[in-house]
Amino acid sequence: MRGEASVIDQIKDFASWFFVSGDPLIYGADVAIALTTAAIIFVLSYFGKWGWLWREWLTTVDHKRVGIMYIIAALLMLFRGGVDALMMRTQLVFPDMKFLSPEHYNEVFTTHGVIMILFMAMPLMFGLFNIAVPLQLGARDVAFPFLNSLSFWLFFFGAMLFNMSFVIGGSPNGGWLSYPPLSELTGSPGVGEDFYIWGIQVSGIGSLMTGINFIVTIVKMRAPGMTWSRVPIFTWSVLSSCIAIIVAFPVLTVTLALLFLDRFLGAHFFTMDGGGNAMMYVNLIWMWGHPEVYIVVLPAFGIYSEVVATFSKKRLFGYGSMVFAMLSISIMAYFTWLHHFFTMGSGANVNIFFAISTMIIAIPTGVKIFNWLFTMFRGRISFTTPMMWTLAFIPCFVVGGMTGVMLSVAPADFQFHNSYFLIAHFHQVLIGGVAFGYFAGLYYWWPKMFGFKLNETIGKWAFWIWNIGFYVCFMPQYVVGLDGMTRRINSYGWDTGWWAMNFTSTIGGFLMGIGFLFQVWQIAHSIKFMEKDTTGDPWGARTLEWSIPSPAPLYNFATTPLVTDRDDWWEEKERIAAGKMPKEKPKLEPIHMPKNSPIPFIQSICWFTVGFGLVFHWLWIAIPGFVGIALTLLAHSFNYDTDYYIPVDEIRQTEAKAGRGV
Ligand code: HEM
Ligand SMILES: [Cu+2]
Repeated sequence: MRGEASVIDQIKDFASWFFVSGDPLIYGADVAIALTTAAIIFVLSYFGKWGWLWREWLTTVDHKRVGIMYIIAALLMLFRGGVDALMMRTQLVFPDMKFLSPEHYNEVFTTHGVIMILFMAMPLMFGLFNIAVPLQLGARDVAFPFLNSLSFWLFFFGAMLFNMSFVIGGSPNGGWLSYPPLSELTGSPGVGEDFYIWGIQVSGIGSLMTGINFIVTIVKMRAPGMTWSRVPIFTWSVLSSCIAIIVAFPVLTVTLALLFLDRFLGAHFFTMDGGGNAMMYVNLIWMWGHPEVYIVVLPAFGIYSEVVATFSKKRLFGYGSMVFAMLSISIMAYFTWLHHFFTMGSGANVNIFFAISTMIIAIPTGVKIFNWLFTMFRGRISFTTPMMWTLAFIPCFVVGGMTGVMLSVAPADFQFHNSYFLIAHFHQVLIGGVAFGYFAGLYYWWPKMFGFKLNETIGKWAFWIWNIGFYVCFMPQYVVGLDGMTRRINSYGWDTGWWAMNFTSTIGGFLMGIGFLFQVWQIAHSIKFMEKDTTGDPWGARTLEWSIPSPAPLYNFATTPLVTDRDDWWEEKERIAAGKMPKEKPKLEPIHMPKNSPIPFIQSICWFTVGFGLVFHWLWIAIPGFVGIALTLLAHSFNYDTDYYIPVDEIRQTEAKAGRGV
């Protein structure tokens, strides 16, 4: 009898260590996860959709579908990160409320920051890359479609691994960059930091591969005639972002690998004893981290440029200076990382160098703002939702940029450092620059993805609620920040006088949450009452992606376009309007396409397994994962059946169905 009891006790001990428990929020999450999983399984089985899901989506290598999956995952993560944000704002309304304990608050700001940047902004950006870049280039897919699918699944399972920490094992709590010694075993003995390391590591490999893939795509897959001076500006922005990715992400990979060795094998790269140096970590992580913020904002600049030109019915002003500005930003971003720790004792000369390099980066950004304004000048502006987000971005980014320049004044930073002033600044550029830009892009390319526009009326409601919420939320934070409120606190004294500002800020936060719900409603409503776009060019746009039907057929272009102008599609429309002959199209030929493959999905599950095993130090789980990776690599290497041809008849039928004669 005693033996049995102790087995049960052992199981109980294990369960209470393995499963996070003791908090109503966690039980709520458990129930939500269980219900969602059950609902998905039920729906897929009821409608007999498992085969469809597997064949059409999970194994797809089509860039348009990969893009859509990125976007869906990113929007789910926006929800999760947003709930985190609202929980923090709720706690901060009443300083002595016991809603989030200090420990729990640490976990929430850590997961919020990581999710928003790595699992929301990055995939939303990759989703838009995937949707737009091959189409803008006149290409049939990205350079390496198989690798593209692998990148997506690595991101996806990395994100799942990270998110799991919420209910299994415990969340990381060392901040979104996990500084040692906090993130060392001494500071964080639980498994949270290991989830952080492996969640980011697995998805980061995917990001690096995407960077390589898109650089090769842009260099090698441009349609004939598309010289560098005819490349659409969004594609240029993707190229500059990807150049930064391939330099920055290896630094991240190595940094996290070293931290992992510290934690797993007791190495001393960053520990406080044994010759380690925690400052080294801070340098390394910001050598990735600072370029990272430019990686996510550059494509937003590209989107704004496309949107401004399209909806002003004018050629983009200053194309050359725009390209030059973006490329120089992607390089200069490497010479500013130290502005994140002016206060850590590097000495005056080092601080001066980084203060000045930071201020210099503001110059190309300013150039771009003027280019957008000049593009609008004397344009025929139409106030569609993508254009509204672009218009809202400009003042928002100007203010955010200027507070950034304030922070870059090293002596002043000793005052602002780690205060709410900083929180307000970086949210202003991340939301006003990055999130607004991706929303603009999402609205802009939505018809190309799905063949119908999103409802403009609800979209405008969402726009206004978001924007008002934004200013109500973040303007007061500049004030409390200057008044001395520091970041990463879950409580403050009533005598500080910070309450009114925090209360206002929280109202703004919830308004943004309502704005998000309006966007969800907008999507649901538009799916139900959609008006099909039969033109393929609902905005009267300028670049090649709008010359083909919406949604784009599997092979994108029935015949490869011959590019003779920048804004080639616009010039073609002008020619036709002027009564000239449209450009002659070559004869239809069978189209060479890549075949679907289950390997990216399966291999990413193996990576997930490896990560999970290493998080818990369970080699009996990690080793089979490694074996799985090796086997799938082998299987792929020996698979020669990777492509096929679409016959001419089938192309003709598809085009006819979309209302195009060829
Ligand atoms: C939707 C509205 C948002 C609200 C209300 C919000 C709110 C917050 C709050 C309350 C904090 C913690 C401040 C502290 O105590 O230190 C925070 C931190 C942070 N947020 Fe947001 N946030 C929002 C959106 C975003 C977005 C879109 C991003 C990135 C794309 C982002 C990135 C971050 C980062 C990196 C941190 C720092 C985490 C850390 O201190 O380690 N947030 N946010
Ligand atoms: Cu920086």
